[in-house]
Amino acid sequence: MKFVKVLPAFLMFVAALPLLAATHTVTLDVPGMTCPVCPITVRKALRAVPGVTHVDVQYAKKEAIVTYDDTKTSISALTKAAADAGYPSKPGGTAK
Ligand SMILES: [Cu+2]
Repeated sequence: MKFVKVLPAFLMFVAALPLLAATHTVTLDVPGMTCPVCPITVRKALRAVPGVTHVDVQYAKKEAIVTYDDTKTSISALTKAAADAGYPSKPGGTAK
């Protein structure tokens, strides 16, 4: 039976996927966003970080949800970029 031969290889492939995936998402609490223009600055600063693939800033929640490649950048680089733009932040929120 072909299926029996293929199955173990398939299961190994599925098991390896999380190891291959270098993309992570972090939610940063950005308490300093006090007006609707702030998210634009925060988004711009975070998007400028090499390795960042997506930024979603939620002004109402004072959060920045950042998707990044962890082989190219890190959470500390993200918080530094936000702080350099005038918005100190820290990992928090609900997304992991
Ligand atoms: Cu503002």
